[in-house]
Amino acid sequence: MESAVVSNQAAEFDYLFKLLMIGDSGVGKSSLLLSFTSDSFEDLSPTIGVDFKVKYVTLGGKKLKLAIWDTAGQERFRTLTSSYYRGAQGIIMVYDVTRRETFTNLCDVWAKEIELYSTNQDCIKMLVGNKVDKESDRVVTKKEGINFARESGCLFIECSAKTRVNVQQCFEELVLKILDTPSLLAEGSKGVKKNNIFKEKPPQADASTSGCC
Ligand SMILES: Nc1nc2c(ncn2[C@@H]2O[C@H](COP(=O)(O)OP(=O)(O)OP(=O)(O)O)[C@@H](O)[C@H]2O)c(=O)[nH]1
Ligand SMILES: [Mg+2]
Repeated sequence: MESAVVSNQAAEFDYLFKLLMIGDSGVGKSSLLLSFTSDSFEDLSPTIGVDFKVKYVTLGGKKLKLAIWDTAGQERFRTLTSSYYRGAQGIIMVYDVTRRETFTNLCDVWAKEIELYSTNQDCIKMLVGNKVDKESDRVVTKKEGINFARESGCLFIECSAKTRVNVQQCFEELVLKILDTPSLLAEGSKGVKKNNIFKEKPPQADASTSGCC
């Protein structure tokens, strides 16, 4: 009885948003996602291909289902991960404030991937400087992050998956901005209201095609 109520609740939402996490290997994408969805931090292995998590939140008075795709930063997975940009309403671009090349690669590699593969013109981008708990090892200043975000038309936040500082805010600000963008609330993201849980099952995390998302 109780579980039936839970699944019914889960099936009801106003909007389904697809969010994508990109950035170099080791910057902390999977750790940020774990911190956001499970309030925990552990030493994770590099992602193989693509991982996927769902979180239900209520923001701006709307019930939302967030389908968050966590891509592998390693170059050998680039062809696979490129197919996951399609239809994303939000893209989280992560760098490590203690490794400069992860910041410069956002411009040299990741912004180009977005240009090539993103299909939503109005897709909201969030630039995230992670690992601010390692302040003494910091090499990328907050100002540099702000400037890059301004030039690229992104939102910006610095956070730590380890201490969880600003992790909720990162996802919430992105989602609020999506909610504020009418073209992203079009038919494709509308929630399925009744007992449609079977249609909403996520595809296999290691699926090599993106036809389902
Ligand atoms: N100190 C600190 N370490 C972190 C933080 N976030 C992640 N890490 C560590 O950084 C390493 C890489 O984190 P992951 O989350 O696996 O990085 P990723 O971006 O998912 O890497 P790929 O899956 O290979 O693309 C792990 O050892 C984490 O424990 C943070 O905020 N602070
Ligand atoms: Mg990962």
